[in-house]
Amino acid sequence: MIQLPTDSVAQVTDPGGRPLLELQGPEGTARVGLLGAHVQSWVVKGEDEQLFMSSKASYEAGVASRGGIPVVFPWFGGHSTRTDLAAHGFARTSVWELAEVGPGPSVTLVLRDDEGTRAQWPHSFLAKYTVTLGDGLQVALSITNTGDEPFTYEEALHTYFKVGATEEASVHGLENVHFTEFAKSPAPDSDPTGPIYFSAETDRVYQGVPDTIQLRSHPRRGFMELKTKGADSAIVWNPWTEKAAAMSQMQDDEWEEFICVESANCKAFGVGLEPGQEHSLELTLTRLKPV
Ligand code: TA6
Repeated sequence: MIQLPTDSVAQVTDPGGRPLLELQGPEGTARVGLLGAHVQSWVVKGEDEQLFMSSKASYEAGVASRGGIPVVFPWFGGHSTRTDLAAHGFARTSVWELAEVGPGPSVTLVLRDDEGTRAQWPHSFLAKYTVTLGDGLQVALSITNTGDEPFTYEEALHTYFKVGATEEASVHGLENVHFTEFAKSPAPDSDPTGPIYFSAETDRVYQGVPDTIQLRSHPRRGFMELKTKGADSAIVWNPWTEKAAAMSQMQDDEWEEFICVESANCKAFGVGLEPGQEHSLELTLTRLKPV
């Protein structure tokens, strides 16, 4: 059992009284919920909160709060056959266990299969999630197949980035990368050879992505660099007006305040693991000063 607090990690609570690990570093602070290994906050020293959490987020027991960096595993979106199962898998509504506190500071949380998970997804696994607070913020999801049968899973680090205003934001690095648009009413005139700008509902799954993507918002806020290892997919999502008004845990006008750029392996790019094999998806977020 890890004894808290240490000199850089303490246990606090979220607005619903649920346990959060608070990491204090020389360059900022981060907060991670034991429910879902959910990074709810990352504040960069001298700047403000970098992650969006909805003002209508629910902090009830067992509920995945909208915002931050939800961990999506072992399926992305709706389950392929079971409509009774929650979208984006069970990792974000499971209670993870603190296994390690390390330099950085960093925390490692673990989740293993149990009767409840096997009833949804009949496989044995060990999931490890390490959050490291350094100059930037690094999150790494490692999945090991602890069973005796191969399995394939999907995963995503579903990051909600705070932006000054959605219409002033743009995503760079996915030019000319193949994508599928899942938005019901996307912008009719988007240019796939240029940066992604936002003028309508956007819900794109990119496949075969580079390891570096930049989110630029209002010049005052500078750029956010996303560097990944082990990610073949990326999702770029903003619900825009209509979908935001229909969504749970979302104020009607909050679509203006965030862009999701998600580092993932999903749909045709799911990850196959033989018994004993392990795969890691790593995301490093760095704030770049306005040029
Ligand atoms: O990643 C984009 C997406 O699949 C959107 O289609 C939208 O459903 C979003 O995830 C939010 O999903 P959630 O289950 O968190 O409401």
